[in-house]
Amino acid sequence: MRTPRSRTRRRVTALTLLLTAALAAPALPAAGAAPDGARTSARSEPGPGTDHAVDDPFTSGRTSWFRQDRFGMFIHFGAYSNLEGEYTRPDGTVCRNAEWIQRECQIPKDAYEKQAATFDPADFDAKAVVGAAKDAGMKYIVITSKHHDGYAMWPTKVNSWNLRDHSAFDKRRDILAELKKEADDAGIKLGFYYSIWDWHDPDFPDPATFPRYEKRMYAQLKELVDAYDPALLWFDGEWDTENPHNPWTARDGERLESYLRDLDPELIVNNRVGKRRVVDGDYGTPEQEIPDGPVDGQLWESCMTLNGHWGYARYDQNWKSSTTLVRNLLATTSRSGNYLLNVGPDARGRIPEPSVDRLAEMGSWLRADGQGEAVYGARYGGLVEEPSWGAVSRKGDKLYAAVTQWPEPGGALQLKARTAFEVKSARVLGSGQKVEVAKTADGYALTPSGEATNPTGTVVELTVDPGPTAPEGSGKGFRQEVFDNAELAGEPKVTRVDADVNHAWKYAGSPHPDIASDDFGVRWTGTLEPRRTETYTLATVSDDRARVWIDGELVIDAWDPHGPRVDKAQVDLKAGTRHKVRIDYAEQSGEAHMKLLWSSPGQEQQVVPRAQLHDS
Ligand code: FHN
Repeated sequence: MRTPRSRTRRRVTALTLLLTAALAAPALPAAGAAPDGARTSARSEPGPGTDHAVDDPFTSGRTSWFRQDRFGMFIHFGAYSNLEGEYTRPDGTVCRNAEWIQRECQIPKDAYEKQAATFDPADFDAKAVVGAAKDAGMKYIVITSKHHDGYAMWPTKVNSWNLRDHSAFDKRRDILAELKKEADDAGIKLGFYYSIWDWHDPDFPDPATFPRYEKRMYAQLKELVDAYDPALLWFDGEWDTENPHNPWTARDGERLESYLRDLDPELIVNNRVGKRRVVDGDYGTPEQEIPDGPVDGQLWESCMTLNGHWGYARYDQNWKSSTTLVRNLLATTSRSGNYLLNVGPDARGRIPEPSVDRLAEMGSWLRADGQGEAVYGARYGGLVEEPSWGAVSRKGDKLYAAVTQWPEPGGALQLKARTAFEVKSARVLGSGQKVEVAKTADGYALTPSGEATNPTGTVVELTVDPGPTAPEGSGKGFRQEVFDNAELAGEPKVTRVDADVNHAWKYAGSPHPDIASDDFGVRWTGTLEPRRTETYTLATVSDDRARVWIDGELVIDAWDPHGPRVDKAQVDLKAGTRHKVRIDYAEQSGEAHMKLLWSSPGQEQQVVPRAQLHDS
């Protein structure tokens, strides 16, 4: 497992940014760009023995704030905001769009640059923005530092297409620095959205010149990390597309992610750093939708607009209600996801009042009667099926049933159990009413004695005994045999104990420096010691091939060559028992990934930890 270079997080001022950037922009680490910028296949990259997996995002200290905070503010703000969603063409026709307005309205480059030169967000008030986030109960902010139009919202030294050098804005100001200060003062994390796809940089579309753009992109990202110390980078614009052509590849994503991990080992990165797959970055990014349950193999965050646009559009008054927004937040939390809710400031930098009002209403709900307990630090209910009348999240020995359809007087809320557990007590947050708890054939019936406390959602807090969980094991890991062929034939070249099956060898890496990056195999054997007696879901994240046997039975057969993919099996495991395990893995060519995760009604999803793996 690669140990990232330790790095004291430096809080540097914009001055350092200016000095740092005044020096030559840093070369691409392990750069592959040929001197003339032409793209080469033989890039000098990390080689055999490299493993890009740095930790388990489901349990690492690095991602704990992200898994705790649950609720963030997205801000789409850029040169496009100056048009406020509308462009009148020279022929008098009006075209409408928000952050895609340059392309969707075919605004000529010089016309777009000319309008950007009048951009003056003088009323951008970082204190008010952070205040609105705080009032909403949001715990982190992600602001567009550069969207597809390539316009940088900070005083980058990489080019002059930015808010400092190409606008009517006060040249003494730096809105990202202002936001960083206010966010730090308010205890809110700050992250940056950064679009890989760049409509403005002339070197972007052509694969032959793309390395020159890539070098500038790395330099800008280093500026952002060095000058503002972001907690998170939210990449976008990674997809295959034309107009303009996007040369970005999964392999480019591998290298960028590796660079960023070295730049700041604490950084959280989304899966659009690569190709929006389960093996890219730390978390998945469903957009304008909420997955119907926990996502296999990756953390996740759903991003959504408050109306119908990301960037400001003056005519779009189609605002979601705060009830809908709170219920979206409850749904994401109850499925172990985060909710990133967007605001689009106008040309002057002001967040629209209807946005501010709805955010404040969300915050009121979260603060009322401790209802926020159902969100912050909470996760997938697990012990019960998701009910039709609301959402159930879990935090330790508490289940929070957020009821959006309160039963008729005397009616009961049915909960279907996924495992044996006890309800020790129940109470309605914000009410002294009694809640009768009755066991049913398949779970529990909760019968409240009074009214709902809140039409948006009323939270019933259950104190539960989740049933016996054995102490942590004393395992050191599975026995691992590494073969120099994908058939796992002959004698293993390497035999050792592997702490956990959590590997991202990607394109250039392999399990050992003596093993080539392609055409290798791995076999793990030993015993698996569950801590609960339950039906577990085992999941592999593999590329190219994988098979898993438990107690001699083949439970996952993913031996068909495939790209990064999740395969799952339900297996009954008994606490304290050491279940025999064999895992075969083969890498033929291209990317190589292999992780083994588990979850159960009482065990949240994680890479199977070392303590539960034995080498015999
Ligand atoms: O094209 C962008 C879009 O403008 C917006 O930024 C969203 C927000 O996640 N992302 C892309 C569309 O998936």
